[in-house]
Amino acid sequence: MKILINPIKADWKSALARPVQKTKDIEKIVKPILRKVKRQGDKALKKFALEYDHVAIKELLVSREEIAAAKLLVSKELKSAIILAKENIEKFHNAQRSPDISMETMDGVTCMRKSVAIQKVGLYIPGGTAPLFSTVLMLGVPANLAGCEEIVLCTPPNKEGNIHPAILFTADLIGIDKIIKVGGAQAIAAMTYGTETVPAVDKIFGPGNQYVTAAKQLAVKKGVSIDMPAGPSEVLVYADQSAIPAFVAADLLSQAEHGVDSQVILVASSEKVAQKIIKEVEIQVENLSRKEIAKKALDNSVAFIMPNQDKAIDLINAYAPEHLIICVEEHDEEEVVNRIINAGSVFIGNFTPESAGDYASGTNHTLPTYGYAKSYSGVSLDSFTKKITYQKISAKGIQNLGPTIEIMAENELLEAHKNAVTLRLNFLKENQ
Ligand code: HSO
Ligand code: ZN
Repeated sequence: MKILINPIKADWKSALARPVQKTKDIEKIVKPILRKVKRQGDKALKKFALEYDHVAIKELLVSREEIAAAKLLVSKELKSAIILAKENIEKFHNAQRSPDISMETMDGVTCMRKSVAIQKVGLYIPGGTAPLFSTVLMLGVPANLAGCEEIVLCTPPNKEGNIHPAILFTADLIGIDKIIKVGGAQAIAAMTYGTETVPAVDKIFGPGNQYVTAAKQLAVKKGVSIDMPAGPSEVLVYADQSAIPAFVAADLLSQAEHGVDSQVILVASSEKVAQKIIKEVEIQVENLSRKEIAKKALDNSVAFIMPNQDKAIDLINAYAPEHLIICVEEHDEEEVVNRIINAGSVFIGNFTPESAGDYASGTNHTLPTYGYAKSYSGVSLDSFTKKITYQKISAKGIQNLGPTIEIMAENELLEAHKNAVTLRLNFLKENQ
């Protein structure tokens, strides 16, 4: 871990730089994949499974028998844990419902707004080294609560042609029955264009490698929306002398173990605080099964020594971390938390590990990375709905509002707009 002692503001940008994403090179690989899936449908998906997942897939859609068999393979303890996590995620996301609005802005002019579920959504669950069944909960639960009519889940098969039993158990628990064995850019292509087995969807959610990310970006150009732009996962911990070094170290490592490109940043109030934490990181990393990944991620990570709290907060807001853990003296806590304006999700105090939000506390773990926390929110119930506005204007209402519209339209030189009002006003004059 590189240590930077109170760097001047001009140096923050380079010290906080995220890895550059070579999107152009990746697009060159991804575009032909999209084209093939568009033209050949399922046939292309099976060909890509052979090429990239090294498995011959007969049936892309997971069968009821496969789900039943998977359920037997998940331990009772894990099942109960997934059920408890689901309940918390459901509670918190259910509370996010925004009430429909109906109001008169002026006499006879009624404006309304209603949340309506996005009809068809696609959830992508990556394969790779960790079976992210927690992501099935984070995407599937709000999709369900929102009332999405069709929920499709795509995830790559292993070399035996199977999907991790916990992923199947979780999807089934939520009630997702369209689970398809397809991964990578080809999965995104399938949900964009539709194939014989995979329905085309309106919005695609979920993390993935750079190929998946590039494919999602290309899907946007085809009229499909996506949850958010993605980059490697990241955590920033802000710690003072009240932080327990072993806890902070474990939090930093829980992010570092995600991938070699994970971003791990420590902002410490003093060199002493930082040294204690770094020492703990060095001890704990040796016992991790994913220590090689974590060590590589740590090579790119930085510890800032920032004795001045105002500057520390400025630095955090400048970085806009996906996850922010704040471990400061209790009398400072509220003020620090309230001054954070750029972060995906904030974890407060010594007993709030990021893992809680990753799995089971109730908040969503699909969050903006790469600085997008400056303008994007994490996935929530809202991500699965759109808001439709309505209005109804009575005869009295158009008489009240009409002259305002007429003069505005006239000054924008849009005569037809004005006429649409004038005709009605004249009609009312003649018929009253
Ligand atoms: N920290 C990850 C989510 C995750 N962690 C899933 C464990 N499983 C990105 O926010
Ligand atoms: Zn995580």
